[in-house]
Amino acid sequence: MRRPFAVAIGLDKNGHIMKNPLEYGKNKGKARAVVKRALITGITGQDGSYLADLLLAKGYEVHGIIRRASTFNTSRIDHLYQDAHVHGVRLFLHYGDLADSVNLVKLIYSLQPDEIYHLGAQSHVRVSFDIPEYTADVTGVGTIRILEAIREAGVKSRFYQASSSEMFGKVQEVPQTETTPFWPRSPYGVAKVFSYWATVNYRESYGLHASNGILFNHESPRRGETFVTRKLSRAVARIKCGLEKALFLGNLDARRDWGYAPEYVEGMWLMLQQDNPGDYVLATNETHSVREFAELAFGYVGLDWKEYVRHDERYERPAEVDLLIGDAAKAKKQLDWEPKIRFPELVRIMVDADLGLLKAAQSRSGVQSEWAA
Ligand code: NAP
Ligand code: F7E
Repeated sequence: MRRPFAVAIGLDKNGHIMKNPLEYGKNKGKARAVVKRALITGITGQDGSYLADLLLAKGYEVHGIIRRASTFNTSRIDHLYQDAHVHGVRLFLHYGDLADSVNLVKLIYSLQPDEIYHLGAQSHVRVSFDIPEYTADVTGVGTIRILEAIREAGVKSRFYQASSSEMFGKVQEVPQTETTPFWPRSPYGVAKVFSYWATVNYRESYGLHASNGILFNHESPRRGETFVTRKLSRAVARIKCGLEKALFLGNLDARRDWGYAPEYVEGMWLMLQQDNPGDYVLATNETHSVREFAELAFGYVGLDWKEYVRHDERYERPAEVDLLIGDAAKAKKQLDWEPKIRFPELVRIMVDADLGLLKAAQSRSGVQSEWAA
C-alpha cells in the first residue's frame, strides 16, 4: 500500500515548505547534528536516488526537488521514506521545477545547502529531438537558473553539474578525456554543452566551487525503462517468463561505455570534497555495442537474442553517437575513483533484478511461469 505523500516532504503542518527542518516538531531548537546539508535536483531519477542513498548513509541531511505530477513519481526513493514528524528524519522533498527560477532562489536561500548536486534534466537523447526547445530550457537554461540562484541567494554551496559523454557526440578523439573537444549530436547534447560551459564560466567569473562530472553511460536496475539497457533487461525477463515474444530496437551498432550507476554517484560526491573544483570524466574505459548487450542479456537466461530482437526505425535517431569510450585516468589519480563492476556483471545485475521484480509481481498475482516454477 502506498504511504500518504504529504508527510514525506519537507512541509510544515500548514503545508508550507520548511525553511529548516530543525525548526519543526521534535527537532525544534536541537543543534544541527548532521555533517552537511545537500540539495539534489533530479532526486527521483536513477542517479538522484542512488546519491540520496549515499549521502544519507554518510550522515547528510538531504533535500530533493521533485516535480508535481498527477501520478506518484517517487518510487526510486520510497525506501528512504520516513514520516517527517519523527525525530531524526534527514530526507526532505520540496516541490519545484527547473523552469521556475523564483522557486529555485527561494529554496536555495532558505536551505543554504553546503552542496548542490544538479542532476535534474530531460535526459532522453531520442526524445530531445521531439522536444528540443523544452530540452534546451530544462537541460540547458535550468543549469543557469540554479547557478544564478546560488549567486542571488549569496550562499557558499559547492555545485556539481551532471555533464555527459553525449557532449563528445561525433568523437574527435578515442578514448575521450577532459580535453577532448565537444561535437554534440542531439538537442540534449547541445543543452549539456551549454550547461558544461555555464558551470566553467561561473567558476571562473565568480569563484564558485563548481565542477563538471563528464559521466559516460551508467546503468542499474533503477535505470529508466526507455533507455536501451533497461529496455533489454526488462524484455529478457518478460520473454523468459512467456509474457512477450519480441523486442523492437533501433541501431544495434552503436557502442557505449557502460558502467554501474551506484559507483558513479560516489564519484560525484568525491568531486565536491576536493579543495578545488574541476572537471572529471567517469568511465570504464571499455566499449560495447547494443548488439553485445542484447547477446549477453538473452544468453544469460539461455535464449538466442536473434530470435527475439526486431528492428523498428522509430528508435533510430536523426544523428547518432556511434562510439563512446572514456578515459577516467584523471579521476583515478585525483579522486582515487575507479569502477569495479564491468560489463558482463552489469548485464547480469540488471537481468537478475528484472527477473526478480517480475517473479515478485507474479507471485503477488498468483500467475505461474516457466521461470517462476
Ligand atoms: P533520469 O533518471 O532521467 O532522472 C532525471 C531527473 O530529472 C528526474 O528526477 C526527473 O524528475 C528530473 N527532472 C526532469 N525534468 C525536470 C524539471 N523540469 N524540473 C525538475 N526536475 C526535472 O536521469 P539519470 O540517469 O538519473 O541522470 C541524472 C543526470 O545525469 C541527468 O542530468 C542526465 O542528463 C545526466 N547524465 C546521465 C547519464 C547516465 O548514463 N545515466 C550520463 C551522463 C549524464 P521526474 O522523476 O519527475 O521525471
Ligand atoms: O541509447 C541505441 C541508441 O537511450 C544508447 C542517457 O542517460 O547516456 C544516455 O543516453 C544507444 C543509442 O542512452 C534503442 O541509438 C538502439 O545509440 O540507452 P540510450 P544514450 O542515448 O546513450 C548518456 C551518457 C546521457 O547523458 C543520457 O542522459 O542505444 N538504441 N535501440 C536504443 N536506444 C533506446 N533508448 N531505445 C532503443 O530501442
